Order: sequence, then structure tokens, then C-alpha cells
Amino acid sequence: MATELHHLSDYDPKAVPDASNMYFGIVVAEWNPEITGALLDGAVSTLKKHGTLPENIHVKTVPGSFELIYGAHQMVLHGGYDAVIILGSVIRGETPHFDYICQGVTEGIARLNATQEIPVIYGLLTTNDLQQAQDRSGGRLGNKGDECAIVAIKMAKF
Ligand code: DLZ
Repeated sequence: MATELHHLSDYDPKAVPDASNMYFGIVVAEWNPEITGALLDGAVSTLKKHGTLPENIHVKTVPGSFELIYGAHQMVLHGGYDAVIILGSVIRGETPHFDYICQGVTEGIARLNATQEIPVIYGLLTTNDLQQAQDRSGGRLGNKGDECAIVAIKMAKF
């Protein structure tokens, strides 16, 4: 939950609110399942670590990252959540497809954030290769799923 500051000295960016009364929807893409599965594990374990009850975390899958927009929109409209997290992994190929998907998902999720009532947290890895995706889904550069869970908790009930 976002806190209103009365003094700047109160500000601690590392502080994470208690999430025991929060509800989260997660929509995860099935493309590159090794990566998106690791993102999901990270997100769920971090939400639980901060108090979210397992029964208050609802996960749905969509075939590919482009479908994350629709999936997130449905969760926003019908789920009753405090925040929705999208998780996907797009890996650059030999055609411009990568750019269209990345741009489409980014714009779609941005539009949801600008027009809907709850935050949608952007957990889309857009990488040049598999190694970069592995590095960011539990490898040497952390796990974007963990980061998204923290952001979701901070943005819930803003
Ligand atoms: C078609 C496609 C391609 C080429 N690459 C990826 C990818 O790297 N990651 C991903 O999540 N999805 C990919 N897709 C599937 C699209 O997101 C989408 O599912 C299809 O275009 C059908 O709408």
C-alpha cells in the first residue's frame, strides 16, 4: 500500500508494506516457459514472503505475451484484485516480430494503467537472447518476478 509522506525523512524505498490483506492476479505467458515459470515462482514466493495468503494469489496463463493485454484487462475488470501482474518473456528472433510484440504489449499495458482502476505491473522480459532472459529470471541479475511482486505490493490500494 502506498503511504502518504508527511516528512521526506520518513521515506524508506526499501520498506515493503504488509501484504496480508491484499489480493493479486497474475497472468503469465506460456512462450519460453522455462523463463516465465521462473518469473512466476519468484513473484509468488515474494508475495507470500510479505504476507499474502496463497489463496489470495490467482494465476492464469495465456498462450503468448501479446495475449497478456487481454488477460490483464479481464483480471482488472472481473477479479476484484488490488493489483495485477503480467509476466512474459520475448526473445529477439530474426524478424521484426519481436519489436511489434514488445511495443504492442508495452502500449497495451500502459493504456490499462492510464484508464483502469487498479495498477497492472509490467513483468515483460525483452531480451536479445535466452541467456539474458535466464540472467533476469533467477540468474545472476536477480528475478524480475520478485521485483514485480514488490512493486505490486507498493502500488496496491494506492
Ligand atoms: C509469435 C511469437 C514469437 C515469434 N515470439 C514470442 C516470444 O518470444 N515470446 C512470447 O511470449 N510470445 C511470442 N510469440 C507469440 C505472441 O506473443 C502471440 O501469442 C501470437 O502472436 C498470437 O497472438
